[in-house]
Amino acid sequence: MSPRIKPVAILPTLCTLGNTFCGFLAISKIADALLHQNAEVFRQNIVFAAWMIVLAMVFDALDGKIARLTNQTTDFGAQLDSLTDLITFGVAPAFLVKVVADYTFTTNGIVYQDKLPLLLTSVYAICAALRLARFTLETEPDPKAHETFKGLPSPGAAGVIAGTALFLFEKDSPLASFDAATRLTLVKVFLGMPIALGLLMVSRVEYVHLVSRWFKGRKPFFHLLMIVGLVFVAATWHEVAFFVAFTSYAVAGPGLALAERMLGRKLFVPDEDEDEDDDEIDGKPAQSALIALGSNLGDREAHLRFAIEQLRGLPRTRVVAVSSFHETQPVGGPPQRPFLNAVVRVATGLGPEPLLARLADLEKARGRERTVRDGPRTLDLDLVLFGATICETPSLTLPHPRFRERAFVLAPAAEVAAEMVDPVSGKSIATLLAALRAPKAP
Ligand code: PH2
Ligand code: MG
Ligand code: MG
Repeated sequence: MSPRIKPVAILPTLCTLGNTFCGFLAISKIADALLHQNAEVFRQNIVFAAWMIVLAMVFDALDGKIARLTNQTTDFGAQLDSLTDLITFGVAPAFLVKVVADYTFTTNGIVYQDKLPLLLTSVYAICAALRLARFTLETEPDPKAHETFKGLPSPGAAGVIAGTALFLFEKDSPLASFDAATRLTLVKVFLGMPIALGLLMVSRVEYVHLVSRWFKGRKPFFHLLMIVGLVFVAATWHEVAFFVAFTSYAVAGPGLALAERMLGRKLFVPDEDEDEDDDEIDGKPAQSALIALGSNLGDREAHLRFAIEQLRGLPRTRVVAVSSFHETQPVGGPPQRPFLNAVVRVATGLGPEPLLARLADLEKARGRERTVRDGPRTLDLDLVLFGATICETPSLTLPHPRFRERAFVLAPAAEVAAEMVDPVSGKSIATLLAALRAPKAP
């Protein structure tokens, strides 16, 4: 094997390196802040560093997005992103708080509390490292993994610190005019933030994936107006806006969890996905696939429910929609009991062959025996469509060769994927079903 790495994706990589540079620049400016022991120079450098952390967040949001749009997600990119995030969202914010605390304590004549700021801020840096490593590795098959994070994301935590720094040090901030004693108290509060944020990062508290929620897919025009409005507000009152926005986000996670526990029910339910075209699992592009379920032996409903439950647990696969159960008369084969049929739509990062192998495992788990062709079966799982894939191998034909004539497939399929197109005929599921139901020409 060649030891050389594969070609890199230029644009996303440049974005990530932009993030790396912002992180380093932030750290440099924080160090510069101490250079002259001058309050104004200090203030300017801290503000600059906070802005660099904010800019790094923009790069961070862009690199992943560009990589996915251009289909260039790579392991190299994921590693680079994670290493960079440790600098910009792990080390730089911790260093910023430490320097601000040390500087403020010293200039207020407080006996230099050497160990405390170091201790509190290093917890933040360590938690960020743990959070980033866990995020890169975590592959548990959580069906809504792309909708929520477990633990506060590191850019969110860094945003709280950068936002608070701007709130404390921007010229036009309402806090700028406070007297020295009050500012000292505020800085003490600031020093408490890293440890809280660090613990939130490594916690299992659920956070909504705001970026994907707001920017994904097609949205009403009003939605665009709202984003533009928010950006305008944030730009105009940035001294307060970043602080309020990021702190609310950080507090919303445990706040929601607490409220849900007290009320005993879920308050936040992730959206069904509206736009499946740019779907992804664990940040990698995924395909829409349709799986037809059939059963006419034993407890038919139990067999179908079992299959759906198991599909939810498949790795790198999310069940997007499940049709209702259709009682259908057997088509072909020997005389046999009526079937219960359904169709499940999934988004999956698995290939068609591995997915098919999983389906065969599930059939076997329900004691499927292949004796008579088209004979009665406990559980039949057929791969009907796999994105726009057309293939013909001894083990798999895609699309399923007979699904266009089968109402027991098309009717439930139309409930979950009416718009999905058969790549062979170029017709949608809805059209194929209508054609099947239309009276035949003489
Ligand atoms: N499956 C078959 C043959 N015939 N008829 C109905 N109604 N439902 C089925 O799932 C079915 C069938 C072969 O897979
Ligand atoms: Mg089959
Ligand atoms: Mg079948």
